Parts: sequence; structure tokens; C-alpha cells
Amino acid sequence: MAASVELRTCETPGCDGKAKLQCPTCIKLGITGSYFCSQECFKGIWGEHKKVHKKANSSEVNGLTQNYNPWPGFRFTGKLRPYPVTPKRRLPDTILRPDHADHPEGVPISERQMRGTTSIKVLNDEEIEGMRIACRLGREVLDVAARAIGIGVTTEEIDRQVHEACVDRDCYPSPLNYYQFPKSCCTSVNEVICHGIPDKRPLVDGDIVNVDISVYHKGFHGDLNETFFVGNVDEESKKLVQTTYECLMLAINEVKPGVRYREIGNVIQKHAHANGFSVVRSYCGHGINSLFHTAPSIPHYAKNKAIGIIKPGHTFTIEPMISQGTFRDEIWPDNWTAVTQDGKRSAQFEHTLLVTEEGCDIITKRLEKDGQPHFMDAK
Ligand code: EYL
Ligand code: CO
Ligand code: CO
Repeated sequence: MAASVELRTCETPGCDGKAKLQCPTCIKLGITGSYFCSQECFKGIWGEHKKVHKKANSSEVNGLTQNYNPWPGFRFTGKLRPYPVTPKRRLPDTILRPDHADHPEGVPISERQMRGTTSIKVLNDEEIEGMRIACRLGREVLDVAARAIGIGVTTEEIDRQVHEACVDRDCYPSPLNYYQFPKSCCTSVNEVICHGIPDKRPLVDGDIVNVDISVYHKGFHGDLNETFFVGNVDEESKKLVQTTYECLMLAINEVKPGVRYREIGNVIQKHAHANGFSVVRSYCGHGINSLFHTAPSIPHYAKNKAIGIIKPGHTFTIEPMISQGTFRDEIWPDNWTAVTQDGKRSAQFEHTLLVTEEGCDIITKRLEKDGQPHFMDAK
């Protein structure tokens, strides 16, 4: 490397100095050239030079991203790749914001204060009404996302519509800036288990995509998700999505006062395994109210050690992630996207539930078509 540098001259226009250094970012990105005689010449041209990093990294042809690779050398588990992410969206000042929205690291201070507590909040009538409203609005936003999905649509476009639908309903999109998450919903394609970041990737015929919506309205969070088909999906993916939905509904059927939270995972794993699928262990259902994530924590796998007994007035989610191969996950270098370690597909469904005297109300239930999820809609 040093020898070839010696033979070159500085790339600063008008400078004929011997090249003594090469731009380290260019070396990392595999960009050839980029030789300079001194730190001063390098610094002098930096404003202009740094554009080649972006250009080499990614180009746009007819609005489609080409050759984007933010993590050279990273070994992906499957075929999915990241695409550019656009900057955080803003909201009108009139929309009530949760504490994490304005924290520099996106830390939800109010949740942190409750960390380690295992006591589960029993909501009063006023709080229950607040949860019902937030969850109904969250459902409306998910239905907007459902209508947006199609071949060639980017997950960024789905996020844009979700963001606008939140604003239209006086809701803050809870994921936005939560531990600095950059978007207003999570979009998880194929081998992505959860927490996929909406980006410029257009959906492809045969994809499955989960859209996870959480909204904050008048001091309460609602949280739900569904997995959708894009165009024609293979039979094994259809079975995965169908089975995952059945896992959620079988679990919900068990929810009534007196039942232990640890029972929920037994029902889910039994059904997943009976169909040849695995249960993701790293992510759990959770209590939800004026806090986005709080006690109880509800694993979706069998023989878990979840603490607590279901009581009237509890509000929580069940959100099983079911995979075609291994249950094991890993995280992309964006520190969010959770993918399967074998690159096989994973699906998820989520509802927020309110425990009643008799059982529970699915307060994120679809108000059309008898509550059935969108993937079951006739085409
Ligand atoms: C927080 C923080 C790494 C959850 C959901 C927990 C996750 C990974 C650091 C969405 C976004 C749950 O409940 C959720 N979806 O239904 N972040 C979440 N975290 C977290
Ligand atoms: Co969710
Ligand atoms: Co959730």
C-alpha cells in the first residue's frame, strides 16, 4: 500500500505534492484512489471528498437504491439487506408526547423508574376508557398501513402513511425516538423477527411483512401488529403466518382472572411445535398503560418463569414471534433489526388485552370483518 501511494500525487486540485496518505473511509469502503499529500490537503477537500463515500455506497436509478452497503464485511443470515433510512419525522406541537420523545437518548424515564417492579397496575374506569380509545386509534392506524401494502411499495412509504395517520388522530407514534428508534412504526420483512426499521426497500412479490403500530393518545399507549402477504406467497409462509395467528388467538382464549401469566407460553409453544415451527425467546409480551412497556413480562415459550396472576383491570400485550427454523435471533449493526440466525422466515401477531371479570376484551380488535386479520381478506 505504502509503495503505490509513493508513486501518486495529491488529488487536491492545484497540488502536485507526493501522495502520503489515503482516505481511511475509502479504504474501508473499497474505493480506489483518494490519495492526499497531507492532513491539511485532506481536510481542505473533505467537504467535497466525503460525497464520494455516500455515492459509492449508494446510488439512485429511477428512484431505486442500488449497491447500498453500510456495513462492509457484515455476514447476513439471509437474503434481506438494509436500504437507506430517511431522517426522523416531526409532529405538530399540539400532539401530546411521551417522555422518551424528547430525551436525547430516547430513554423513557417513567418506565425506568418502574424497572424491576413486578407489581401489575389495576386500571380504574377512567384509565380503562383511556386505553380503549388509544387502542381503537392504534387499530385504525394499522388498517391504514394494511391498505398501503403492495408489491413495489417501500416500508418507508408505509411508515410515512402511518405517521400521517397518527397525526390525523392526535396520536404520537410510540416507537419514534424510543431508545432513539428512528421511525414511527416497525416493519419486519421475511427473516426479520421484529423491530425492522422502515427504509427505501420496495416490497417484493412473495414477501411477508409485519407492521407493528404503537400510539400514545391522552396519556395511554396502544400496541398491535399483524403480518401481511405481499403478492403471491409460498405455501410454507402461508402456514407460518396462519399458525402464528392461531398461537395468538389460542393464548388469548386462556386469558381470564386467576390464570398465571406463565401459562400463556405453554399454549403458544404447544401449537407452534405441533406445526413444526419454533418460538422466539428473546422478546416478550408486556404490560402497557401510561407506560409503553411495564410489568408483567410475558414470555411466549413453554415452562417460563413469568411472575403474576391475571386480574381484572390489567392491560397487557401478547405478541408471539414464530419461526420456520431456529428460534435463535441476532441483531443487525443498526442495533435494532432482529433476524433469525438461520435466515428462515419469522411471523408475528400482537393484540393489547383488557382483563374483565369473565375473560378479556381484545381492545385492538379489528372493527370490520368480525375481527379477522388482513391476511385472511379475500383478494
Ligand atoms: C424495547 C429496547 C431493544 C418493544 C416493542 C420492548 C427492544 C429492543 C431495546 C417495540 C419496540 C418491546 O412491544 C413492542 N412491540 O410490540 N421496542 C420494544 N422494546 C426494546
Ligand atoms: Co407492538
Ligand atoms: Co408490544
